[in-house]
Amino acid sequence: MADIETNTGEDAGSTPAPRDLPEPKAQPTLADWQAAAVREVKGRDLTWETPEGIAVKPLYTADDVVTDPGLPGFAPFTRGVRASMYAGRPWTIRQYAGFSTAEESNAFYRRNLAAGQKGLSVAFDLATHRGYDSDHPRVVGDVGKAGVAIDSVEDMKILFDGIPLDEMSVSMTMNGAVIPILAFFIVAGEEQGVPQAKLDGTIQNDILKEFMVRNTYIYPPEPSMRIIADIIAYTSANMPKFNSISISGYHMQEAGATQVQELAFTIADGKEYARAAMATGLDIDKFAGRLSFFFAIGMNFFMEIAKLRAARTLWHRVMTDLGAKDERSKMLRTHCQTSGVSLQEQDPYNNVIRTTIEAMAAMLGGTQSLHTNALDEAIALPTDFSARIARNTQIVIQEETGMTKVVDPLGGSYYIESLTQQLVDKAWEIIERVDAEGGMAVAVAKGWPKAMIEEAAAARQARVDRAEDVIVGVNKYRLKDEDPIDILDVDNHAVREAQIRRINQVKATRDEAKCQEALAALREGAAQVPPRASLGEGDRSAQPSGGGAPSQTAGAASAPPPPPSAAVPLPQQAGGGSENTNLLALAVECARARATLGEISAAMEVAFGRYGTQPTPVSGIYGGAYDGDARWDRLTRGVEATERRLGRRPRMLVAKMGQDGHDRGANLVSSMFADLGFEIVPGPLFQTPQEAATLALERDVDVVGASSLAAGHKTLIPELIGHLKDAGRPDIKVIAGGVIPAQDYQALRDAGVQAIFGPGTNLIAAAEEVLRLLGHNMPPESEAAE
Ligand code: MLC
Ligand code: 5AD
Repeated sequence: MADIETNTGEDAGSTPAPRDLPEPKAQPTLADWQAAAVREVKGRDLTWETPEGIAVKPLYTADDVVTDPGLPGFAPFTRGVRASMYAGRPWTIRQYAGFSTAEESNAFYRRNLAAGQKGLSVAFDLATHRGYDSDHPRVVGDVGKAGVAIDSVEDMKILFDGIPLDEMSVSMTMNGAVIPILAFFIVAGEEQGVPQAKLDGTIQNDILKEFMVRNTYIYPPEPSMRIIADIIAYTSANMPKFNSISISGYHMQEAGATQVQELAFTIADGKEYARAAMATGLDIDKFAGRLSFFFAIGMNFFMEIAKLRAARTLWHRVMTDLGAKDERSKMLRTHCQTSGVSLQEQDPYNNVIRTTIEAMAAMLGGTQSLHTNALDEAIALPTDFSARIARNTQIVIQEETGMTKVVDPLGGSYYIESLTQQLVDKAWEIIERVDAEGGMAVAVAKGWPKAMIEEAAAARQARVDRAEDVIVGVNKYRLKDEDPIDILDVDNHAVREAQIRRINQVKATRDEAKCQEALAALREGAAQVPPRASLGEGDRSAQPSGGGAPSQTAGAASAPPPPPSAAVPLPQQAGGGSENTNLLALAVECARARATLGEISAAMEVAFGRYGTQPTPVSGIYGGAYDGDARWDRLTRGVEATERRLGRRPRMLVAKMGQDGHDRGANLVSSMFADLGFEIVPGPLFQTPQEAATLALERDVDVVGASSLAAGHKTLIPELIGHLKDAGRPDIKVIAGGVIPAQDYQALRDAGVQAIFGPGTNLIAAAEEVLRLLGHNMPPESEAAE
C-alpha cells in the first residue's frame, strides 16, 4: 500500500479502507502503454515520418534521452547562451522593415519604437541589394518596393535621423552591396557623433546562402568571400560591439529546406566563414564572438524548438574543433523570424495564429532576437495595422504570459531532448559530407545543397497540392468568398523620382576630385588581390554577367568569367586586415566623399565582374508524387494532345524580371510543368522586360509565365507584354504568378495578362488553366475534383 499516499493524518477515518481499493499493481511499463495505445487505435501505426526523415513516435520517455543537456549559460549552451536568459532580459523585439524612401521608413521606425519595438532591422530595396543606384535603367520596377531605397550616405543619415546609433542596435539585411551599405552606416554614425567603437548592430553579410537560395549577390563567389573576410577583419579591429555577420538559415527554409537541411547548411556556412577569416591570419577568438545566426521558425513547433537547441550544441562542437578557446566564441547567438512561407493569402487572419505559434517556438528555443511576420505577408509589405498586430504578438508573450520567467522551460522534456539529439546527429551527417568535399564554398559551387533544397520544396508542394499536408483556409476549410484586405502600395515611380533628385544633388555638391580619388583607390584595392581561384568544376550555373545585360561600368561589361578551377575559393592572406586593401576601409573613404552605392559597387565590379546564374530546375520529384493519380494522368494526356496539335511540345518561358531573386516559385513551376511534358525555358534571373521578351521570341514559346515576389509586377509585366506586341507576337500568352494582391488583378488583366496565380495556387489547377489557354479542351469543372 506504500504507493497509495492519501491515507495518512487525522482524517484517515473518513477515507475508504485500503481493502476497498482495487488490487495494487506494479508501475505500468512501456509495454503496458504500448498495448493500451494499440488497443485504442486498433493497431494503426502512430509514427509520424517528418520531412527530415525523423520518425516521431507518439510517446517519449526517459529511455529516449541519451544526453544531459547541461545548464543554461554553460557549454555546450544547448539550454541557452545566458544563465538567466529571459528571466534576466527578454529577447529583442526586432521587426524587419523598410519601404519607399528613407524619410518614410524613418517615420515608420520611430512609430514602431514608440509602440514597444526594441531593436531596428532594415529592409533595403532590391536595387540597393544588387548595387544599383535608383537611377539605373535595370531597376525601374524595384525602387522602394521591397524595402527602402538607399543611394548614398545622405539617405542613410535620414534613415536614422533622431535615432541615436550608440543606443539603438541596428540590423541591416545586406549581402550583395554590403561594402557600401556598411560604409554608409559607419559614416552616418560618425556624422551623428557616434564613434565606430560604439556602433551596435548586425550586418547580414552572408553570401553563401545568397548563391544557394536568396540570390542577391553581385560578384562571383571568390571575391564575395574576400569581402566577408575584409568585413570581419575591419569590424573586429574597429567595431567591437558590431556583429560582423548573420549566418542565415532563414532563407533556406523559405526556399523549401527541411529543418535538418537548414540547420546543417547554416552551421556549415558558419564554419566556412570562420575558416575564411582565419585564412587571412585573424585569431579565431578575436572575431568569433561576433558571428551571429539567423533561423526561420516554421509550423513544426517542437522541431523548431529542438532546432535552436541543436544549433547551439553543434556550433559549440564546430568552434571547439576549429580551435576556439574563449567560450564566447562558441556561443551561438541567433535572431529568428517566423516563417513567411507558412503564411497564406487565403483567410489571412489565420496568419496571426500561425505567427503566434511560431513566435512561441522561437522563444522556447531560446532566440536572442525575433521578428514576427505581419498577417498580410503573403500579399504585400506590412501596413501600420498589420505591423502593430505582429509586434504585439511578441509584447503579449513577453508581458502578459509569464513565459519569460523560467529559463528553458522545456529542458528535460523527453521529446524535446530526444529531438534535439536526433537533429544534432542528422545535421552532423550533412556537415561531415560538406567537410569531406572541402567545405561549404565548394559544396555551393557544386550545387548539391541547392538541389537538395529544391527537391524538398517540390516534395512539399506536391504534399500541399494533394492536401496531405493541411493548410487551413487553403487546401482545407477554404472560404468560398473573401474580401481583399487593405494593403500597403508603394508608388515606385514617385520614389524613384525623389531618389534621382537626391542623387543629382549629392553629385552636384560633392568635391568631385576627392570622390573620384577615393573611388580610384577602391578600384585599385579590389584589383590588388586578384581572384586566386574560382568555382569548382561541378559548378552548374556560373555566367559572366547578369542575364547578359549591359553592366554598370564599361570595364565590368566585358570582364571575362574567371577561369574554371576546382580550388577552394577562400580569400588570400592580404584580403583581411591591411588598410590599403581592406575594401571596407577604402569604401568608408568613398562614403565620406559622397560616392553613391552604385559607384562604389561599380568600382569593385571592375575587378570582380558581375555574377549571374542559370536556373536548373529539379525533375521528377513533383510528378513522382502524383504517380498513378487520375488528375495528373488527365493532364499529361492534355499535354500530349497539345503536342500533337502544335507538332512539338508546348513551350513555356518561366521569366524572372527585375532584381527579384526569389526563385522558389519559378523553380517549382518549371519543374512541375517539365514533369508534365512541357518544354521549359528557365529564364535567367534579373532580366529586363525587353530581355525576357527577346528570349521568348528567340525560343518561340507559347506561354510566358512571369513570376513576381517582390512587387515589381505592375511595372514589369505590362512592359513585357508591350514588347511582345511590338514584335508582332501578341499571340504569346502571358500569365503571372507570385505575390500579387487581388487589388492589382484588374490592372494586369487590362494590360493583357491571361491568367493570374497568387499564393496558395494549386499547381495542378494552374496547369489545367494553362492547357485551356493553349486551346486544349479541359473541362472547366476540374476545380471540383480537388
Ligand atoms: C542578453 N544580454 C544579457 C542577457 N541577455 N545580459 C544579462 N543578462 C541576460 N539575460 C545582453 C547581451 O549579452 C548583449 O550585450 C545585450 O544584452 C543584447 O542582447 P543580445 O542577446 O545580444 O540581443 P541583440 O542585441 O538583439 O542581438 C541579437 C543578435 C544580433 C546577436 C542575434 O546579431 C541581431 O540582432 N540579429 C538580428 C538580425 C536580423 O534582424 N535580421 C533580419 C533578417 S530579415 P553584449 O554586450 O554581450 O552584446 C531577412 C529577410 C530577407 O533576412 O530575406 O530580406
Ligand atoms: N518589411 C517587412 N518585412 C519584410 N520582409 C521582407 N521584406 C520586408 C519589408 N520590407 C519579410 C517577409 C519575408 C521575409 C523574407 O522578410 O516576412 O517573407
